[in-house]
Amino acid sequence: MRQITNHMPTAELQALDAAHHMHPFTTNADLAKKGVRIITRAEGVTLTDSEGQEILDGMAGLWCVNLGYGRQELADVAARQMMELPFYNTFFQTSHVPAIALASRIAELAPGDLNHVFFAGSGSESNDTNIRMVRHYWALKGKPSKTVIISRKNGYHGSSVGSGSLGGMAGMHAQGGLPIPDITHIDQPYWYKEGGDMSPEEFGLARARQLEEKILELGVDRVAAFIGEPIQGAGGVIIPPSTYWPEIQRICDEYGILLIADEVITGFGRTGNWFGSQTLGIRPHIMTIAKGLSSGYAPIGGSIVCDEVANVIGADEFNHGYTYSGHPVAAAVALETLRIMDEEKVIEHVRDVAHPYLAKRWHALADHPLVGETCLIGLMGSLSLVPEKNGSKEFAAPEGTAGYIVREQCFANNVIMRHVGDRMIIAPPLVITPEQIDVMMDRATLALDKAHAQLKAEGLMKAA
Ligand code: PXG
Repeated sequence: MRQITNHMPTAELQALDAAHHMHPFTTNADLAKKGVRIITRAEGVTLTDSEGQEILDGMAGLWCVNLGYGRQELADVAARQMMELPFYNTFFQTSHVPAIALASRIAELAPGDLNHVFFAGSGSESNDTNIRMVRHYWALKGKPSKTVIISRKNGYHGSSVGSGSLGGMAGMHAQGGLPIPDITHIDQPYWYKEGGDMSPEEFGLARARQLEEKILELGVDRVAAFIGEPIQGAGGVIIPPSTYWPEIQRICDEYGILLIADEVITGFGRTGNWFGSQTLGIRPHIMTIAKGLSSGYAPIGGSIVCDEVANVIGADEFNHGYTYSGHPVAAAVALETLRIMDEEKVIEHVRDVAHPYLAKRWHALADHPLVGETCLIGLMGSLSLVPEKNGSKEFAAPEGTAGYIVREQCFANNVIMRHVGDRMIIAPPLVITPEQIDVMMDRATLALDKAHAQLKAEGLMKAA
């Protein structure tokens, strides 16, 4: 067998990747022709590729490497745990210290009476747990007809059959028979694009009241729960109007339905608090967590569950679980991640240093001829690309054309920013320093300039 290493020529690695590796959310045939970019190592906020280029990672991997790359402590903890106890299950009346310690620490950090953790290997798995848990909860309460979960269009909750059904991504529902029954979607609180003549506050209330209308339409005896990301991430970093979540909370309280906050992106410091629910004043019964929990160093997720739901579920056998629920190595890495976050005061850094500094530079982009609105909360931000300054918000070209060109220019300029349609999004590691923010923003600004020139040259700066 031939050994494949970092020292092979890029073209050979690309050819092997194209021959054998199927990439998620990718047109693999196109990528094979273009050639994949191969990341060989990383340190701090900087990736290195197989050509030796250094790229500033403005997306923290995939919204997860919150402590940055190259953390010796995390590697050491993983190695130690692998030698001590690499695996044991938590199914059959056994437990282990990493899972016990991590569940206890998460319960301390989580607000209110969110005191119980059901572990999984990812955000998708955790949301699948939530679907089964909230339905089973109502069945145990003698209300088995309460099975419908209300979610939102353009929400993202994962890619498994259950979590992909919770999500409201039309492209995902078009493939593979989603959604499963008894999941229904209301509109998203995206004021900039969908607000029409309403003020943000009016629009926030209107979109939240769709939840009430849906509950009344279905009958409250049919509804189990509402799920939402405090701030939509994959949907384009959409920060809801200030009226939205308080009204959602009122409706969930009034009709007695369970509220699930999907904190997979917003959890663990991203918004300047431990949880996005704290930033936005949400009191959920269940939180979905993953990603930043282990700073992306090991796959782990979970559901943080309130006393009432945990007690009801706990009175019966819950026929659910994953081999890797509470995996000791992943749990140990997560626990160490949380310890480092405390020791280095990472949340204070986000709130007092990185956010204010990035905010100045990010909002300055609002003057760029290609940019409409700019949004930033904590260290998750977005901007909309527009064909006309203070005019039309829609390009004549198919949605995503301009976004893709900006993304390509960012990639070519050694900064990672993602595009969602014609929105650009940014979510750097939480430990990013002001100096690194300057590098990131200088490159991003240059990329916008180049993309603007390219769009003009190609006749694409035209409104719909
Ligand atoms: N909930 C939310 C809010 C997420 O953002 C998941 C659940 C699913 O987690 P797992 O660990 O199963 O992937 C996510 C994941 C993107 C992108 O391009 C976002 C995610 C995953 C992949 C790509 O923005 N979020």
